[in-house]
Amino acid sequence: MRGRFISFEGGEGTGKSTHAKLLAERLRGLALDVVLTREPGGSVGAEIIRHVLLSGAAQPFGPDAEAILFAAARADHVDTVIRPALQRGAWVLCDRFIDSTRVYQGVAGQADPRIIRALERISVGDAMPDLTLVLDVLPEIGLQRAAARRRGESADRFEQEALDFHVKLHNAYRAAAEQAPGRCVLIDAVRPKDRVAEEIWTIVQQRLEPGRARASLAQAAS
Ligand code: Z5A
Repeated sequence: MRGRFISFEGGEGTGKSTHAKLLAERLRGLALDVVLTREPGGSVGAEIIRHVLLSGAAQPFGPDAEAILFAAARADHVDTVIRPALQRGAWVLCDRFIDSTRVYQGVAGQADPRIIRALERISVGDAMPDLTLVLDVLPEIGLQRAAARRRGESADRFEQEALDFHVKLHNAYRAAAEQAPGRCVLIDAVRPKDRVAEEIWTIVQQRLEPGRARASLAQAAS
């Protein structure tokens, strides 16, 4: 049985990493095989490209070139980590995926949408998320959280963008969630972490039935 694929999306400091980890713990508590990963990165090749992208070294080449590099990283990540994990029945939790490219390079960066779509076909193919949790926090609050977490370390290439860039991201994520209701759920992530985590768990149970997946695995093994 193919595993399940959940991506976490949202602007800076919305709590994606926090909630991906909390959900991974919960699913592992059901003895499910869980792969917790992130983008850009998540595989050896993609982590090298991550360094280039977040250092800002690719920024002078423009959003189309950055989109190509994000897609190259994604292709390696999908081929070497995500697809094999799904094929063996694992639950893949990915901190950022295709919606980040659509929103950061596509909407905010104004990369050519035809390029974004073509890159998605090449790098992702049928390895699309079953569920995308879009964490929604006002950019001012998210940026404050991200700055507090950095504890004085310098901001990366995207964190350095002006507030109106982050407002664009926020609006674009809300629109993306609205346009794909079968895959995306918008979550009010301003609330305390435990309340957000409970809502995420309820959605995952309703949409992907982890208890049932566990029972089928146990049956197959017996
Ligand atoms: N990018 C792109 O442009 N195109 C692409 O295709 C892809 C990515 C895949 C990757 O950065 C950058 O690459 C990203 C987009 C771009 N832009 N930036 N910067 P990254 O991997 O280094 O980091 P990130 O993905 O941007 O993470 P983040 O947004 O900074 O953080 P987060 O994962 O959403 O949040 P967190 O680390 O879980 O939480 C932040 C802090 O808030 C932390 O101290 C938590 O304890 C706290 N927190 C979390 N939830 C709460 C609640 N509910 N209340 C209070 N405090 C909370």
